Amino acid sequence: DRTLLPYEKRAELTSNSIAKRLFTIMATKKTNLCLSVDLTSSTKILDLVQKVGEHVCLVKTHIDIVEDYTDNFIVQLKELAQKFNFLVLEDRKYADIGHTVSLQYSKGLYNVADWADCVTVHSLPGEGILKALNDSAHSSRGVFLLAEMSSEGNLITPDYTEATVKMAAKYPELITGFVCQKKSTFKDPSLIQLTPGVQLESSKDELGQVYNTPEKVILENGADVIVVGRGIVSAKNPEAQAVVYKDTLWKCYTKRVSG
Ligand code: BMP
Repeated sequence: DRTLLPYEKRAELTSNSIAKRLFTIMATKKTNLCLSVDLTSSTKILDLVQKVGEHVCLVKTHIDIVEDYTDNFIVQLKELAQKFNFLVLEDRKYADIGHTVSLQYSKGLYNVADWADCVTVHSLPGEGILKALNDSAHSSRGVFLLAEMSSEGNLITPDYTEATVKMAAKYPELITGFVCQKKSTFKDPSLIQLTPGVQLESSKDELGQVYNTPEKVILENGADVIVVGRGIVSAKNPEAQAVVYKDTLWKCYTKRVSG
């Protein structure tokens, strides 16, 4: 059972440099919280990250929702990443043919390849998408492959999930882990389960998002890194709420690994 091993042990098993760093950061900072900083103003993003950076292992961006993007925004975000020791995941969910994805990844306004430690990718187009990223990414980069989604009525089937996990096995140096919901989705302890759809206050939103509790996603469903967006971002006091999430999530993890 991959989920019973502590993060520091799993760091020793991985072939992907970002998975190794992420496992190590979690063990060192004692946090498995990923902040999904889904805000559209760069100042607001930087303010929030300044406040909660010390409590997270990973900051997840949707760079294409930022209305005042500049290269300097990235410079400042990366300075905060250095200062607080967290990694940056651009949740781009690439989903096109390999050639197009290699352009989307390393060209254009955002030049994601330049700054994101890892990105999210759909397996839908087939292996070419991973080949493309493998060719354009340098050695300290990672991919989280979407094996399942949190949203109601999504079209991913068990066969699709299984084929996704098989596809990932061909690229051990590139793959950091899976975005998924279930413990049974994969067995390899060197890969990281990134699980979104967690909120303490609510069980769903109006557009199909489904929320689970920290206990459920960590103890039952095998989550390693837990993505929280609006649970923190929309809280009255995001900093205090980030600490609540961090403590609750970490307590579940320690319970899990102590058997
Ligand atoms: P929130 O906690 O506010 O619902 O945000 C969840 C975040 O995780 C969003 O940025 C969304 O794009 C992402 N996400 C998700 O909710 N479900 C998935 O299956 C995959 C995701 O990346």
